[in-house]
Amino acid sequence: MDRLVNYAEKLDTAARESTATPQITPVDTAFTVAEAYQVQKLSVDRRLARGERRIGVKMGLTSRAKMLQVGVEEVAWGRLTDAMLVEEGSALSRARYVHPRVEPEVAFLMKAPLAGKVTAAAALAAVEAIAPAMEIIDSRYENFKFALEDVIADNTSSSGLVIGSWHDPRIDFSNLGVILEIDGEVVQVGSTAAILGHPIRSLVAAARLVAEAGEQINAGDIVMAGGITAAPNLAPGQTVRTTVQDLGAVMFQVE
Ligand code: 0L1
Ligand code: MG
Repeated sequence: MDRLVNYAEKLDTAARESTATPQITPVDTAFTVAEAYQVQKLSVDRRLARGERRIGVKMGLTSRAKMLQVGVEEVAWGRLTDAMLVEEGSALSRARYVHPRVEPEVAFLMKAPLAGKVTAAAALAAVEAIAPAMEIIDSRYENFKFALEDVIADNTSSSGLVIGSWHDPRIDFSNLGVILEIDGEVVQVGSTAAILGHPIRSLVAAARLVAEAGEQINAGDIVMAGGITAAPNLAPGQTVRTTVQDLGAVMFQVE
């Protein structure tokens, strides 16, 4: 079997069965970022073939802290499907994941397509609305350990998204305060400025990277802008809430 198809099948199976799989790069030292994006597409295509629907893209490694952690200077992207949506205010099952963590984020809802090299003004003009959001990340690799190529192949750890109320994007969202609470206790504090200095830069990067893969961001798509703070572990019994200044709160429970 083609080695990339084999990796895609392993990662897809690990996600479906909630079991960790070994990293690719320690064994396949020639594995490249370009090949990793091919594996990501092959793996997500398996989900689409099972009936899942593409709903947008996620941006990852968008904060200085994450870039340093993974040792990279470039952001990464992943694909979102409807099966990853977690209803705001609902309970998600910890058993569906390998070792899930949560990231406070903001999400964009697109009203026009976007692709290629675009200005921040053009990106903003394509945005219908902005919302407080959380991403459930869940590396399919053992011990949540990976190199850049591994994590890109693994759909940049994307597993779930929770979206709050949509707001008019004509507010200044460059530096909004963000609080992540678990069981009423503040566990992380940050600012939307942690996303590349301004979240709109994440959308500009998304347009460029998606176009490099021969795709585009579509009207109606959701774009997750990227993590704002470190990502705490999720455990059964938790109530998790993110509050973004001027945008309100978004929450879910873990059972
Ligand atoms: O969304 C993110 O920034 C996470 C990207 C992958 C790195 C990780 O799993 O921590
Ligand atoms: Mg994220």
